[in-house]
Amino acid sequence: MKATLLAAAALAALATAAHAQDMPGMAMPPAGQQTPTGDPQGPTDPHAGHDMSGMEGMDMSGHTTATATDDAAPPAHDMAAMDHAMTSALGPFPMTRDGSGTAWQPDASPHMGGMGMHGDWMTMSHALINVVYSDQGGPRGGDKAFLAGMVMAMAQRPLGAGTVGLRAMLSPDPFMGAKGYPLLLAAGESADGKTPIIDRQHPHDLFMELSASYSLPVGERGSVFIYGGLPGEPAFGPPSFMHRLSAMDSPEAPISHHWLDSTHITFGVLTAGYVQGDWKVEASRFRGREPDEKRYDIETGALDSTAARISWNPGPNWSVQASWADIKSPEALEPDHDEARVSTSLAYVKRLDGGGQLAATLAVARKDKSPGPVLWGYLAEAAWAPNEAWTLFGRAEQVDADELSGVHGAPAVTVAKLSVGAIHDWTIRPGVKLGIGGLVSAFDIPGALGTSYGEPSAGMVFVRLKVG
Ligand SMILES: [Cu+2]
Repeated sequence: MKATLLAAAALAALATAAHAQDMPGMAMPPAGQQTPTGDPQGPTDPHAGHDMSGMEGMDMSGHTTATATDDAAPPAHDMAAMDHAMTSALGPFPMTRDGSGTAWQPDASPHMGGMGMHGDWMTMSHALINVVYSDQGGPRGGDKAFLAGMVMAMAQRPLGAGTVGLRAMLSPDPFMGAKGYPLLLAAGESADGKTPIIDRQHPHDLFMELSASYSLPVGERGSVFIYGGLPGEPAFGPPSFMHRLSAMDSPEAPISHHWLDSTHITFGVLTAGYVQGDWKVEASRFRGREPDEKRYDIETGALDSTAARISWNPGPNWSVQASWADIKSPEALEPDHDEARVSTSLAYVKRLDGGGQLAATLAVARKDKSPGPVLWGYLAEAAWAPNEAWTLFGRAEQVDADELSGVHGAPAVTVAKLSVGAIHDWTIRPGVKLGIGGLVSAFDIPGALGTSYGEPSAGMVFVRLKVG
């Protein structure tokens, strides 16, 4: 516990320092540089209009948002700079559409991160650290205090006719130990290369993403891009749970993680994509094997698996995707098994008056093990922040689980879980929030498997630091 707190303090200091550095050179022009009346061309210029809508409700660490969006339109040259800064590194769409990897989320999503301009580079940093105590009941449960979260840095700049993007994402998860934390019904990966992790969530690797991308514009609203990561995220599934607005206020991993988004840390991925307006098609080659139990290293291997995804943002509040992946030998403990996965998801985000928001995700995935059974996973989750202080969140899931008995080849059992919780945040300085939250979980586990679990209840309490 002491080590956990020390590590938390160190990460917090790091994240705060990174954030503070961004402050002086924010992308937004300081209020003093703006012409009070603005550029009369501004509001009627289609690009300016686009910019303003992209910036609407942006949480620029609480600094210049009001000035930029409410008062006057900034001069045209600043708008141009901002236009570039607020546009995704992957194409001519608002940066708020960027989820994890190359995944999309609704355009109406709030901006995450403190931004800065350093010459031609636009940078963004963001950190979310949870100190969690998990208590999972019943004979198969357990309890543990641990650290989870992420520290993320991004940079992008024009290069030639296009845009180059870099992203690094680190996780404090390895500090929790190789066995991860108690989480009933979760399964996947291993702590020692020999025994599967069951009823626990595996820790994520220290390096969750180290990626680079390059995009070239195609016409007014289109682009082609390439993205490479070691590790990175292939074109499969919705944005990973720690990036989903509907999920990120909860410190617990979904039990459907290995259906929907467990490929988010893939040691070796290359993706090529084409964007046209609100549509994107992309395909990846990647290494199918999930990360091994050594959580501090960089792994390598052949890019032996394939994924493809089509995404559509039909309006500012919506994002839809359908994806397919053919994964070679994902589990080290079942090396002879390949998996074909199919997923589709629908995400919704609406900004509410008073600074809050509503976010929801529905997702389904089908996992076809070969040899082995077909396993379905379902997820419905939502987070409602009626104001800037409170967020209420919930998640319902059902999966066909074949790993919970610990017996290789055992028939799948359909299990379900419901979690609801809340967090209260305090803004301790601009761009830095400290929150205290909790959640409770209930389970539906039928048959003999259910007997082995007793009638468990579970919960977590947590303290969260959010920077940017
Ligand atoms: Cu994961």
